[in-house]
Amino acid sequence: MQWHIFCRVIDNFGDIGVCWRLAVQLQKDHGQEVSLWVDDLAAFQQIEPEVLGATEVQTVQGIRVFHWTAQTSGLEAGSPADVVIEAFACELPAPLALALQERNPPPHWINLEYLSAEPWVTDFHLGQSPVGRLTKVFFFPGFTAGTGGLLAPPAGTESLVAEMATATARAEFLNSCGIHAAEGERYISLFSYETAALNGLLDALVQEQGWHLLVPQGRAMAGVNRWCGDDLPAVGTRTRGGLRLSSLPFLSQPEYDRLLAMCELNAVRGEESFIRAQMLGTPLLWHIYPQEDNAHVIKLNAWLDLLLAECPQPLAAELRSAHFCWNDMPESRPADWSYLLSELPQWRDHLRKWQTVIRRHGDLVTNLMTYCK
Ligand code: TRH
Repeated sequence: MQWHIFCRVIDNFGDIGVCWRLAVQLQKDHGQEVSLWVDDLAAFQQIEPEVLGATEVQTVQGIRVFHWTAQTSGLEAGSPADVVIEAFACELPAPLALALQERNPPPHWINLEYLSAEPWVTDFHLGQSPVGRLTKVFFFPGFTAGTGGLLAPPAGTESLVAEMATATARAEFLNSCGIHAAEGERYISLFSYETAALNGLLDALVQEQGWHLLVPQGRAMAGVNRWCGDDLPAVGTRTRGGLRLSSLPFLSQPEYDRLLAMCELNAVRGEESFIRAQMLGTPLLWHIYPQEDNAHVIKLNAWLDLLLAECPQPLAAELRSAHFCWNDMPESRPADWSYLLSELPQWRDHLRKWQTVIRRHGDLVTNLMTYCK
């Protein structure tokens, strides 16, 4: 089948992060013909360095990529495809919306929605809305039966955690990022928005021996610098007490997956990195994308309810409270980071079980393919 995917970057990297993974998996793992329209090539270039900026049309890893501007008709790749996906309710270009109505046979018109663990998702997944002679379908990713599932790891990377478990693999990876590994050290990655709770985590890490915090370029860096009392170089390492702290360049998506796979704990955010850590079965701290009306608090709790349902106490209670603290929720109490670090083996066991739970209902791309077939 032919697939046309439309992506508007609202902010950061999650919108394009999801769309690019979807495009690559459709093309590489399912042999589909895929074109992708993106309005912000600069953001795209950060997660996929093969992308050229300011280029109307280019082919990246077998996928035709169009720069979506005010002049774009959406018909640059020819007539509408068998499946047209508008990601996250981005509005399709008007000429394309018209052409969709004329197409025979009618295309699948899919709105790929944002992720939420809230129970209502199952009622709305595959909901339909008539538009002219067509029906727009709302496809919701999710964690449970009755949702569209989650983006799985790309084919060939299923054993990434095992691959990255050796000291040599880790040292080689860090070396490729310009960072030297020290013998026997343990790794934590940090990709979050600004959070006042960072100081508490760093204060706990500095009391221990052998932790190395890895921070890709981004919004978390300012907080790390403040705590260090000086600026980390663009790429380089600082030592404070028993803790090493390194800033890494912003990585391509496959490299970022490797980073997640080698870390014992991953601080992730938004929607896409959040799923990656869970799909790899690693302990994670989620910094949820803050929303003005505090809708994110409900979303965070919904996910914690699912994640922690089978998690033993007192770990479950501490994980919930650490997430409230990490997300700077009013009246949250300071997280007990030392306890959580000491419980990493149990935390990891739980995430490995959770990894099986969330894969039970098929992955998002396969579910999408099945639906459209
Ligand atoms: O970047 P995010 O905060 O993205 C989003 C967007 O803001 C979006 O509008 C919002 O709706 C959504 O969050 C909830 O976080 P996210 O979703 O984790 O996306 C980050 C992407 O960047 C993900 O695909 C991983 C990738 N990445 C790299 O490729 N290299 C890197 O070095 C890092 C740190 C991330």
